[in-house]
Amino acid sequence: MTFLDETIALPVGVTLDRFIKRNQDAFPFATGELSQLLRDIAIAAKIVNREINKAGLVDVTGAIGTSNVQGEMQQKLDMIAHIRFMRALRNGGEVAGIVSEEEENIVMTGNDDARYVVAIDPLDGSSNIDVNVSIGTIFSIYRRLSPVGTKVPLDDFLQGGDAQVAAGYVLYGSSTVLVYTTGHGVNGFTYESSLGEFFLSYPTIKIPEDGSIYSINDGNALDFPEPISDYLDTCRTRRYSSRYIGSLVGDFHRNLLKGGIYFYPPTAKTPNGKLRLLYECYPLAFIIEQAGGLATDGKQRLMEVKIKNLHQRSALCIGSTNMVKEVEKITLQKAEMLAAK
Ligand code: AHM
Ligand code: MG
Repeated sequence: MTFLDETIALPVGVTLDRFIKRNQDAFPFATGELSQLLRDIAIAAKIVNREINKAGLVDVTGAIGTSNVQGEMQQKLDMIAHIRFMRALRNGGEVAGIVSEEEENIVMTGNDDARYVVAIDPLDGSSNIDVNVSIGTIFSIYRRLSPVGTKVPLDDFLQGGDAQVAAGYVLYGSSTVLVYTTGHGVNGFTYESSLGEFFLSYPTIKIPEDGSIYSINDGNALDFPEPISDYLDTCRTRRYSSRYIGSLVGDFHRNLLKGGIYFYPPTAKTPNGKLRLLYECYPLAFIIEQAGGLATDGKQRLMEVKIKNLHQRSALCIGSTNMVKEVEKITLQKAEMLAAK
């Protein structure tokens, strides 16, 4: 029986810890370091979940008055989540360096002997923090290229989407869900707060090949590239549902389970796209491909988009295979028509 068969056969009720251990046992040369790192992320997620649940009761909502490297106002919970993840990853000992949306430079953990680096958006969907709408954490893990025992250089983070060894997200929603991949399918775990455990609840997630949900910020419609406007017209003609909450993890998770497509194209305000390649687009692209879907930046496979700097932005089109392919087809047709003129 392969590990995948075993996973499918597992009854719901398997804890994340146990699942990670089984996964590790399936690889005879695994050292357990990646497993420990995933556990550390889960611990931080539980703590962040607790902090988020207190929002409104204690003073953790609202802005702090500072802005991050992208010039966006930092929310208190953004910073709390950032600190919690940094602490868990530093104390866990498996990570040599971290890139966070909330810090301009690489955070050195002091664990120069560690073999992994992590890129993270500790709390995504900032505009929804104060209003009790779902928010999330997105993470991406790479094996370092630089020699163990040295400080991690920038290049360890600029390996490109295909070099990811694991990626995942936590959705703090109607329940808290952790979804991740190590390149062998995608699995989701729901947090049972009274037991303090994540339990396997979505084994071997596959995104439906087709969907009838499209997610985009329609307020930017005047800036949409023509192929996207045309595709959206098709969606409307087909009476598809428009669903957009403005929390990438929430919008992504819904479309992953139900089938759908999410776009953040270039706009006048954000000509290179709004979302960050390293800790938003790459990890979700890895997950969607592992779940049988597709991700592009409107021009090429997202995982192959070249990364030159830590906080680089990208356009994103991600979701059910047939929907993304249809957008690609329209884009190609438009380009050919333009070239023929
Ligand atoms: P953030 O990292 O500052 O929270 O921004 C990312 C968020 C995504 O969660 C979401 O999909 C997008 O920005 C929403 O942007 P907009 O409000 O422009 O539609
Ligand atoms: Mg973000």
